[in-house]
Amino acid sequence: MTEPTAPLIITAAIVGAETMREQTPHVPYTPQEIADEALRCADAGAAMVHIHGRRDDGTPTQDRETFAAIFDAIRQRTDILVQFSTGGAVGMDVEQRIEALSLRPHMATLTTGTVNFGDEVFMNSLPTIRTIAKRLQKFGIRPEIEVFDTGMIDTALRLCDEGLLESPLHFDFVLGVPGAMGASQRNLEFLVNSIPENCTWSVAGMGRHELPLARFAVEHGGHVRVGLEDNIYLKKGRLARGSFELVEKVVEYARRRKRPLASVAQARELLRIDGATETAKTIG
Ligand code: KMH
Ligand code: ZN
Repeated sequence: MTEPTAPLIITAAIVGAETMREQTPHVPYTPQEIADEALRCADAGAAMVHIHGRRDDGTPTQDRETFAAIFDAIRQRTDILVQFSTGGAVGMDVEQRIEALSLRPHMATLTTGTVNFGDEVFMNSLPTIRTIAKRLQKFGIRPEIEVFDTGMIDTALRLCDEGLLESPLHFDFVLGVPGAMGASQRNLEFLVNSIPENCTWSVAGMGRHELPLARFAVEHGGHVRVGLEDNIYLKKGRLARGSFELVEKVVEYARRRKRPLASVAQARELLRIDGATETAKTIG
């Protein structure tokens, strides 16, 4: 585990595939809106944004063109790290989910198992996981392993043995999705104690669990993901005016604990982002 004094990486999950304008007017849809929100999050203290694609009416899409427009718009405004989702929305096939990876984002997610997702199923068979891992390797993109349940850690480590993932891994524990692992502190501690010592981790708590688990991570050497993808409220009954307000809350926790925030350069180093790119260069 990282020392609790290590710089804190805040990732802002600003779009998602499920949060709609009907729930909150503050979720961005267009590349311009997404880039504006990315800048607000960067200014608030986030080092990375986690991105999904949307059509103008909010329908989720993983198409390359949409991601290219988003990636360009963000890069024109800020040097924040950009992490693409390879999960997309439930029901998308694997090729749809990963077609934008040729744009070579700094990082991309990889969920290492199938999980109930509300009333639906987020499908990630071993062949699907291997296909995504190979594509990440091909483009030298550093994965963030999304863990919705314990067995997903074991699968990620198995992929390291198969040579499809490179140790040490960076894990993101996604807790509180209905049908998946619950968002308790006990579960988070168990997961943190289940990964190899040299790995890094962050937590993404769903709904009202987002900020309490974020605070735990700040205090225990983890990193944090917050944003409207996972939670739309700043506190009970008060919508966050954007993911940036949730980032600000985490910055407040970090200040209280005297934990420095990771700059983009520090986040790159802690997450070994350039290392992954170097490996790809030597392979390719
Ligand atoms: N939208 C979920 C079905 C990811 O971004 O990698 C999957 C998801 C995970 O959000
Ligand atoms: Zn996502």
